[in-house]
Amino acid sequence: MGAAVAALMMAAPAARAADDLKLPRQKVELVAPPSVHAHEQATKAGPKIVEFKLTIREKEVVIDDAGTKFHAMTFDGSMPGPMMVVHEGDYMELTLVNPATNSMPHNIDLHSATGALGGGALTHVNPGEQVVLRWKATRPGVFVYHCAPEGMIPWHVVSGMHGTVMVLPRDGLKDAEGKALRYDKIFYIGENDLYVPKDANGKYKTYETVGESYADTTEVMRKLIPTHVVFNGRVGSLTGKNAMTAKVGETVMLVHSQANRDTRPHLIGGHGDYVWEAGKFNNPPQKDLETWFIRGGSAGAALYTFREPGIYAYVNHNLIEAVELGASAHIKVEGKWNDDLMKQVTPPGPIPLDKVGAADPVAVTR
Ligand SMILES: [Cu+2]
Repeated sequence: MGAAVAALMMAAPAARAADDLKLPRQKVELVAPPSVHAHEQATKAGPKIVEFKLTIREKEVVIDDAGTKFHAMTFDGSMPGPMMVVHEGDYMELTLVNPATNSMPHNIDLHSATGALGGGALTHVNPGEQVVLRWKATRPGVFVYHCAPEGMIPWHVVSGMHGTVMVLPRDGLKDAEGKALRYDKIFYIGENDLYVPKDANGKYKTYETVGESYADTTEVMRKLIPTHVVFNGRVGSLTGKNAMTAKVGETVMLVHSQANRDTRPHLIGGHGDYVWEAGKFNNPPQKDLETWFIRGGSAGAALYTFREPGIYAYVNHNLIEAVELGASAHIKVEGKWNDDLMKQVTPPGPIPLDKVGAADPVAVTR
């Protein structure tokens, strides 16, 4: 009884503190990537408190077409966790839930937040606990968030515990000349390097619990050679029938994060019309990029207006990582083909007989 009262008294100031700001509140339901919850790109309204809830889920997942099993640790059940969008000057109020069915302590370090290890020092929750953290979004951009429990930081991050916050300028995105930029669609791609231990025969090992995989996984991690490099949790999560979709003429925002390791997104057959490579909107976007660089521990954003229909591959342009390890996605674009931008003048066919040898350098020098 005495302890309960003491706990109540300790909780009381915190409960009051949550109401110290006389600001309107908005509750946001998060959605799994590559989707992003509905949001305004610019707002005339004043700052508000935006409420989010992330539930930590430890779960076994399949990470490739061979059926390789992996004990993932996740925010809200997806790898990466959901993107959370606010505007500069808003307050983000995050409820972080660690259900009693989990086995590990967790927390959250938000790169967009200021102080206390990005919130990591104030959000440590054991199984069966939850915590509420409020922070002010003072810098516009896309920022990684990730779990950072003492002694286990890299393991939790590469096990799936990362995501992105997007802080939009209140008056929206702009190019270097101050012209407004908008998107018709937004996709969030979270890249994840995975380190799955193998047995003596080279087969991937499975474990009863996430805790049992720790020692072997750490050994693989220390060699810095991932067994898989995937977008959104598994090989093929965004290809084929899972492809993202767009239409010719639509402007698509692609947000790409990597919480642990460098990567280099490239849209095959397209470009980055405007790219915030380091992901921070107070810096003017670069134009017309072919490939952009995302530093490990950061997120970047690119805008592209599709000009031709077809299946576009969106890859990590370390092509070994894209093709052999899994870092590939598809964007299926519908619309009318523009012959001016590209036309197959003559389809592939036999080399005409009278021209045989014409392209041969030996024949030219004779
Ligand atoms: Cu964790």
